[in-house]
Amino acid sequence: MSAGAEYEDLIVEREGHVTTITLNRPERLNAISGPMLSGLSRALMAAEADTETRVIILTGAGRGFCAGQDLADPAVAPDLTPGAKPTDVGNVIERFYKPLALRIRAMPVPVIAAVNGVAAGAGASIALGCDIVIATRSASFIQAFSKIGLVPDAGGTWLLPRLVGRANALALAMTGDKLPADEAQRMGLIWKCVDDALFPAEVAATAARLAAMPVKALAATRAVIDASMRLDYAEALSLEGQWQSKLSASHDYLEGVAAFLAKRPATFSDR
Ligand code: T3D
Repeated sequence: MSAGAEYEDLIVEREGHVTTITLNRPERLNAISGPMLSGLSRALMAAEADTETRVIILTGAGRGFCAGQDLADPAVAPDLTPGAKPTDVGNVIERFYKPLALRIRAMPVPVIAAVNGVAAGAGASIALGCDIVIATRSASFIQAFSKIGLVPDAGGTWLLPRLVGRANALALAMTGDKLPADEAQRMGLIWKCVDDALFPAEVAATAARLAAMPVKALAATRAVIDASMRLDYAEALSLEGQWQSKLSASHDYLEGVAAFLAKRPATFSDR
């Protein structure tokens, strides 16, 4: 598995079955640089290929999770000289953020966003696109896009209304207000927020728990739930049946049932 040295602005480490990807520009609240963005995709690809990885944690170094796109990065920032040609931000989205967001959603293992501090702009979208979001009580979520004249991107317009409904999605996106983690939990934007002191242990315990589960079924669960958003009831029932056909031929299903009947712990190994 890849070590941190291969990545600029990222630390990638695997301990046991858990790969942790840490956004690492703490002095900029982990604002997304070009190397970080491309490295993130490469790190996910490496974790996908590494059969020992059964869970991924995405987190940030220092006091922030991620402050979104680095607005000072000359590669993507607008040229503020009067009359200068506009930078086409849509190109950046299409070439980099879209593949990254889709990759997170298609990983063969669960992806936990461990939101250790503020998550703003694309940083919030990336966190919310993960499967399970755990935040420190001191963390917050900011739809910062409106304040710089953009729409939510990196999946934000799709994720927000599905997570919290149109009314909350629009209010969060239009105001760009800072939403504290405990309110984000109440609103259903994230799974849970925990006291800062308990956060590392909570994240580690959740990752260990998921790593010991049938992760192939967990990734399939994400796929079916995501697909159900665009299906009617009968279609969703059919899709569930198709997945059960595949999964019931897996080692993990046989192991899960055998372990239950024998009243022993199961050892899952599919991926
Ligand atoms: O451009 C494209 O390609 C389009 C893609 C767009 C996707 C997006 O993500 S758009 C949204 C971009 N993000 C933002 O607009 C958020 C900007 N940041 C903030 O509003 C604030 O920093 C926070 C509310 C997140 C945190 O505030 P605070 O007071 O805790 O920290 P701070 O002092 O503002 O930030 C600490 C440092 O990080 C500071 O640098 P300094 O003054 O100490 O040298 C600040 O400039 C820097 N920083 C924070 N966010 C960014 C950043 N530098 C570059 N880009 C950032 N996004």
